[in-house]
Amino acid sequence: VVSGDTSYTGKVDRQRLWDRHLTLAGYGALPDGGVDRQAMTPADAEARRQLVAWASDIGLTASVDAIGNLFLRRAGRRDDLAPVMTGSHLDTQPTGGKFDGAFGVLAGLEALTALAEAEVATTRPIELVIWNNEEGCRFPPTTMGSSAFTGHLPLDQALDARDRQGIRVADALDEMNRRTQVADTRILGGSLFAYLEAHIEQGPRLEEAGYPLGVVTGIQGLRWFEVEVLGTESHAGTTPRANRRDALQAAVTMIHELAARCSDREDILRFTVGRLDVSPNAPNTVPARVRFTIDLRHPDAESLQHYGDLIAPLCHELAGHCTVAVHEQPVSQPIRFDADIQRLLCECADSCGVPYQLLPSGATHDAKWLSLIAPSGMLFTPCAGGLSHNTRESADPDDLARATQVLTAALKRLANDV
Ligand code: HGY
Ligand code: MN
Ligand code: MN
Repeated sequence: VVSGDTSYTGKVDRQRLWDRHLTLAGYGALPDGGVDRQAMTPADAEARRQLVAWASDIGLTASVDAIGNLFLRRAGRRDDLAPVMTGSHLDTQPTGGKFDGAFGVLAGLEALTALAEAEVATTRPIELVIWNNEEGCRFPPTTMGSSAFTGHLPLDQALDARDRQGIRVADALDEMNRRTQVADTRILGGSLFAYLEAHIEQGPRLEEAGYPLGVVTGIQGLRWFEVEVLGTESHAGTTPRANRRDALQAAVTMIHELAARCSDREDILRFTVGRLDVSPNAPNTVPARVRFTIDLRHPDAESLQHYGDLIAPLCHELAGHCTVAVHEQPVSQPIRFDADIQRLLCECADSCGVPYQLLPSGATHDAKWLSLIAPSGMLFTPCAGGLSHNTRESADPDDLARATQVLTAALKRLANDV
């Protein structure tokens, strides 16, 4: 059981943690209080600069790897040992909130600040990591930086990804690095002793159950597809139905049929078409090209396989006079977090006097890739109404601070485990 002395967790400063959320939310601030800080935009770079400044105040050293992951390192007594890592992401959805990603980054910074103020040294180094492009909404796939770090996404494939304006990750990353001015670079990948990530739940379970903290058991699987339907532009007024190759009608038929086939009775499967682009997108021209995305998730690997494998055949079957191509991003299988790490987090919650509930994650996180190469775990806090990927995303400052105290205790324990 954890030694009773968790006095250093008393250095976690609730107000400082809250104020830093509000400061970071200023980078990409939306008029309604939300945040649009998409990956490798100037706002993302400015938020990183602010973070590096806060980190240097407590003596952390900054470095960046080839896919833009940012590492802020606290030296250990045995600096040669593999580090304990903690972190999350700073990029947001277009209609993002103040807490998705930012909480995990600021909780890690607050934990290291508390250890510094309590003058607690650890045997192992601890690294706070800002994973680049977790959301994947500007440059697919999601969790790009962490999957490149663990070797599950080839670096050149990541650097070659393009946004809808045709900008490459490689060029957007160069621009962000120029603005962030982090001089030290480090090799991509590397060993770590363990990984912890704090995050808002992004769902309603903790709030409904009345718990201020969640210890996460695992993350459901995720498959991302892009479907491209090709037809022929033609005049809306003169082209008879029989002569049309209408890409939008074909796409609508596919989406309707896929939604029907991906509606399980238990309501566990998650099927989302979040983006649909039409070209030439003119009211009086029959659409010639439609691209739409599919985000498919399930906690069971076989079910994810089954439903995901329906998609391409069904799209081809319903293409009519059009042609269709289905592209899939790297699959992320369901994962379970290391049992010893879960136990450690539960013990630290007990020693900090914070009630908690065990629960799975419906949202995906960088921790899923880290869990494939090192013992990993996550802590959740409730968020108001379970709302996230929404500008009204909100969390309670006391919940954030208490989860950060538990994170601090867990980091100290892991960093002294040699
Ligand atoms: O999509 C997700 O689950 C994460 O919030 N980016
Ligand atoms: Mn997130
Ligand atoms: Mn997110």
